[in-house]
Amino acid sequence: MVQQSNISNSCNKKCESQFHGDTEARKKELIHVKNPHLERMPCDTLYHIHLGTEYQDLQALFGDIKFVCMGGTPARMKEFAHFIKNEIGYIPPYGTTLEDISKLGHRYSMFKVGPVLSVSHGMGVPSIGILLHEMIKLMYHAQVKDPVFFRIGTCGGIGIEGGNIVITSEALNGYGEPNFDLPVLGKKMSRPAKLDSNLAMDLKNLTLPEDPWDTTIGKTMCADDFYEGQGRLDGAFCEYSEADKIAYLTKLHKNGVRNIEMEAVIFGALTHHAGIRAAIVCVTLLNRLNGDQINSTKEERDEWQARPQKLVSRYIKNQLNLSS
Ligand code: R2B
Ligand code: URA
Repeated sequence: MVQQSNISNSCNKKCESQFHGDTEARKKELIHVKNPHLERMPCDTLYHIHLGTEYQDLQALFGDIKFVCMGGTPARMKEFAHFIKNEIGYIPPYGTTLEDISKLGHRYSMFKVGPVLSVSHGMGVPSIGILLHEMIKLMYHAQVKDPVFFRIGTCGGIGIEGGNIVITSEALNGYGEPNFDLPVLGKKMSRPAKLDSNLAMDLKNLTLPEDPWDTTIGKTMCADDFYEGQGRLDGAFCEYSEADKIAYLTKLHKNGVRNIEMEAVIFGALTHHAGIRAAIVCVTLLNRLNGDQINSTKEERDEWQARPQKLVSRYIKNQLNLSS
């Protein structure tokens, strides 16, 4: 929990790489950014989250981070920051308040609650992709060791009714392939969209018998669109029939897909590439086999959206050795 003023005034040091003096052994413990250019850069501006090595001592400010929790909207991630603050009993340093660290970037919201960062990622692969590059670099510059990344979000269930949790075992792109593909220098670059299976199981096992939801581990289809890209019939345009849609969703279900959302492939691919343990924990807003429109009430959705937060909070508390 850092005040904006602390962040922007905290360091006037010259731009210089923090790693030039490090041993090879020490470097191995840190985040793998896998970019030889970074080490040679005199300073690095994390433009979209309004942080940078030139003006801030990122290690002093973020070196204690253990968990990075991402979710779609600024409001939800602010709410999560308050929730996790109470859950872990974090007492902010005297005189500081819960501030949006990235407010002046005008793109994402970020809140620091002791060892937890709560960050909004917007909608879709390009939005979360930019954030992931900058969050992974933030972990690198801050010399954070072995952080765990979570996406806590919403999705459409396939064969799963609204209000239940799906934890992603593997993310598939819109062609049903377990990869994140990106044109780079005019050629297709492909990376596997893998998530940590042990982490997924640990999270599922934190579901209690009295919880009003079921938790399922299954594949996630990541679409680049909410409407046609997810086989909906209620977009502005549609050139397939209801039978085509049901045949497609049924085929996905047979292939082990249990939900559809819009960020999983890049989240899996970039965290896996960086060697970061990561999990995607989403609540279903509807069963897509029964319809397309999200008709639940706001109260119902608010309660449902708190469910992935509760599961992730239980995990964080266990890791911090705090009783549930
Ligand atoms: C889930 O919900 C959003 C679309 O409504 C999108 O960000 C996603 O993955
Ligand atoms: N988010 C999605 O991307 N799809 C849904 O159906 C619901 C939430």
